[in-house]
Parts: sequence; C-alpha cells; structure tokens
Amino acid sequence: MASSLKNLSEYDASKIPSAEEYKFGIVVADWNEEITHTLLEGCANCLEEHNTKPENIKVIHVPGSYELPYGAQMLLDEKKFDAVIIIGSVITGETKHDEYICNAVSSGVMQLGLMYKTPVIFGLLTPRNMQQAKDRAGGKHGNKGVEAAVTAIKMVALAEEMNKKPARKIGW
Ligand code: DLZ
Repeated sequence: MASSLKNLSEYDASKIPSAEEYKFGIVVADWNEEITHTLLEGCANCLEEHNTKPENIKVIHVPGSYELPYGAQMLLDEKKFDAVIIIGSVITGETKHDEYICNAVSSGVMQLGLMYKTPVIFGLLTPRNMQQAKDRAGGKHGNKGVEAAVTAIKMVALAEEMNKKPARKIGW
C-alpha cells in the first residue's frame, strides 16, 4: 500500500511488545537533514515510548544515504544490538543519482541483515520532491521514523520468539 494511503505513524500500540530489554543501533544520513533528523526524532521517541532505555539506543551519523550500509555494518560489528535501523531520504533529482543510491542502500541493507542474522530496518524515504519528503517526516502522512521503530521492535520480538536473537557481546 502506498504511504499516501496509510499514515506511517498510525499503529495499534497495544499490539507492540515491550522493548524494555532491547538494544538498537540507528545510522542516520545527514544529507537532507531537515528531513532525516525529524525521522530520527520520531524513531527514537517511538522506541522510548515502547520502553527502550535511552542508553540502549546508539545513534551514528553518516554524510549521505549511500554511506548507510557501511554505517550499519559498523554498528553490527559491535555485536551489541538486537536490530539496526537505517534512516535517510533520497530525493529524485535531474539525474539518475537517486536510483543508484536507493538500489545500493536497499541491496546493502538486505545483504547485511541476512549476513549478520540481525534485523536491519529500511527507514529510507524515496520521495520525488521535498514536499513528499516533508509529508512523510512528521507531515500529513506521518513519520517514517515511527514506522521503522515499530518494525524494528516487531522483528526483534519475532527473532526472540523463534530463538534467533543475535548473540551479543557480554557486558553491554
Ligand atoms: C550526492 C547525493 C545527492 C545528489 N543526493 C542525495 C540525496 O538526495 N540523499 C542522500 O542521502 N544523499 C544524497 N547524495 C549523497 C550520497 O548519498 C553520498 O553521500 C555521496 O555520493 C558520497 O558518497
């Protein structure tokens, strides 16, 4: 379903398990930061609303979305997180740069999740213009950061249920 038909921030909070024991890594691209920092805020606030402790959320920044998979890999290498969330916004331009970046990010993120056996959540906006981005970063279509947070919690709960939670390093 297109996000124009579904508010990205609307979900049934009663169906989301408590994330009190969970640890999340977030990598955020600073390109289009007026959008991505709003997505980050929505994401982190949502995790905390579901009881994740602030000290169990680590945020790192990369310059642009193309760098998101590498940033996610650095977090995954720490072996501290139950899930990693990537956040970025690639706006269509006059050239095909957006296609190259989006393809690289989506395949990179998918590969990392399978390779590290850890959920890596795709919080990338791919709008055609700034207005579409604003509509999905706290505007009329909600906040994709919230959707990414809810997805991350659900995936960690599923991994727990299936006994597939990634092994973490001791002491964190
Ligand atoms: C170069 C570039 C352009 C044109 N547009 C965006 C964008 O809309 N969103 C985004 O996150 N990053 C963009 N970038 C930067 C690239 O992702 C990357 O940081 C640079 O190409 C350096 O590798």
